[in-house]
Amino acid sequence: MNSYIYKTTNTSTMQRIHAIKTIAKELTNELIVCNLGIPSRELHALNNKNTHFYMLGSMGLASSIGLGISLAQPRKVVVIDGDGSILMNLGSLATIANHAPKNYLHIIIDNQCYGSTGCQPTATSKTTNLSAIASGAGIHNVKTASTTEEIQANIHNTGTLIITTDPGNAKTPIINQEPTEIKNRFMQEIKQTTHI
Ligand SMILES: Cc1ncc(C[n+]2csc(CCOP(=O)(O)OP(=O)(O)O)c2C)c(N)n1
Ligand SMILES: [Mg+2]
Repeated sequence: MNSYIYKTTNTSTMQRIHAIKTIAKELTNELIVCNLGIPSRELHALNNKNTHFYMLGSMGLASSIGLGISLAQPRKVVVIDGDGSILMNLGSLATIANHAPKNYLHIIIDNQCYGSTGCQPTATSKTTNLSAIASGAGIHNVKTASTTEEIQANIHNTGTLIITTDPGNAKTPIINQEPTEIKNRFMQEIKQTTHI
């Protein structure tokens, strides 16, 4: 784990980076597809590995890309998604439920806002319940967490894990690797270990 010391922009207990830190500590060999924007910067700053794919630009597609990877090879895939992003691609939940991959965990960090672009509130800040939507889509195992212990207890499952956090971005640098480099090393990692 990188010893990068992060500072958060407010003083609340559990912000996105605290959730990501716990996730990164718990996961060892799993393939991670991470939501674009600050979540990817936070994961990269904490721990940058060949098993990580940092999304760029395509808001809402981390869950779909992760699903495709999980269906194409046997290693476990963990997607770190955001509330705003999954709200743009809710159909993905139905597709995931219908494939029901045994090697796929979809984490949604719900900070109730589009955190990476200034924390404009999302629908989950009002009435929308992502847990109910995921269950309604037919996901077999939908869990929620709001503490480190609850994340640890559910991170090795499959299905959907919704982590509620407070808003707030850690001060992390821009990812200093070319997108093609990140893509190529991720593909190489999968090829080396799964012989596809
Ligand atoms: C289609 C599209 N619209 C808007 C953006 C700009 N954008 C990048 S990240 C982001 C917010 C993402 O919010 P969320 O998924 O909740 O993640 P958070 O930053 O809160 O962790 C937005 C609006 C984009 N990349 N693509
Ligand atoms: Mg958000």
